[in-house]
Amino acid sequence: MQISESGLTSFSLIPKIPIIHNVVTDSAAHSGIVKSDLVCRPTGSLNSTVKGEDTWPSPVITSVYPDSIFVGSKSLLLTIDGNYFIPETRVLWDARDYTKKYQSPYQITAEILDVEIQTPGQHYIQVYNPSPCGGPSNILAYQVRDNGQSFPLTTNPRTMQVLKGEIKSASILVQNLPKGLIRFNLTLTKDSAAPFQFFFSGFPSWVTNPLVTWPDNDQLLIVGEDVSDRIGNKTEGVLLFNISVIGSAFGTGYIHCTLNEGVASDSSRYGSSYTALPVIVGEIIPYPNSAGGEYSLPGDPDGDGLYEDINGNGWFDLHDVVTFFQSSDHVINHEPVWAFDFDRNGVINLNDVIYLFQNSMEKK
Ligand SMILES: [Ca+2]
Ligand SMILES: [Ca+2]
Ligand SMILES: [Ca+2]
Repeated sequence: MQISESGLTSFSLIPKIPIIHNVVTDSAAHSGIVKSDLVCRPTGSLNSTVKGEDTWPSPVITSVYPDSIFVGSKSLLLTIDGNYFIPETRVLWDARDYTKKYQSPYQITAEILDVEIQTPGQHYIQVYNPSPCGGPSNILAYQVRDNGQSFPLTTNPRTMQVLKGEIKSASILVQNLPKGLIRFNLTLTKDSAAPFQFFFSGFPSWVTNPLVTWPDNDQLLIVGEDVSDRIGNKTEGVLLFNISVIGSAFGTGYIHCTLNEGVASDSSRYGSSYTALPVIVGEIIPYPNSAGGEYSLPGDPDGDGLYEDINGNGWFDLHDVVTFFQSSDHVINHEPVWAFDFDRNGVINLNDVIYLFQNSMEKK
């Protein structure tokens, strides 16, 4: 992760994090260790042991209770289970801070406002440890469940990972149309500081009388109809339209998708609906070399989105495997995980080295 001068990661929606205190243990304080000298061992590191209480790596979410809630419920007290929580850990719901109480390194609670659960849709939970060692956790999708009358929006993928300068597409879907659909009208909004741009990239063939307008730079209004009743009353996912996203800077932001109007085939109206698409923008930087300098920019010789040419010399061989093995902390702290997650399990660890090694053997 990249630490800015202020000590926070460049997570544009993160609210101000309180200054750390009480975290350095007595032994650390007595030995005169200042916080910035402490060794951070983020999760997934090859040297994954977290030594002592004077380290506070990025936290990890493993589960949340309750794991979903029905739309319109009164208040929502979430219990988040995971690891590496500290008293200063913050709990974010769609990047809004609803931290309630630190319970232990393995548990923290959040109280979500009623207004957040009045429309069905998907939301995002992330926890955050302050600097110098902290940072954001993994993102957990949280469902405010449909009561059967609404218009449950989702996105595919659920979370978007894109490199700076790279373009990727995403789909907006509605999960259930028990009464069919005559017309839909949606607004997509991104925060003005979000580290990406997005644009409309196409309707499926059933959409008639399509209309796409940009009320302003950060907002897209999309209207479509199903005049010839091509989609009927589908109860599985229906593609509404596609968008494309281009990463412009390192960081994370959201595209908010709100239903303005959804009219059923019998002219009744679907309830309001909302979903958010988190977009994580990563930037690949050169690996350090043993002479204290750095290699060329890593490359992806076969164009599959995984950057096997670690030393950036134009081809992939055993030297890349060795450099990758020696640079685990660099990968975890500075590179976008998904570009080097060779076994595609979401974390960087020794198994990725093994995958890369086996890959290099097959190439021979
Ligand atoms: Ca590749
Ligand atoms: Ca190479
Ligand atoms: Ca992996």
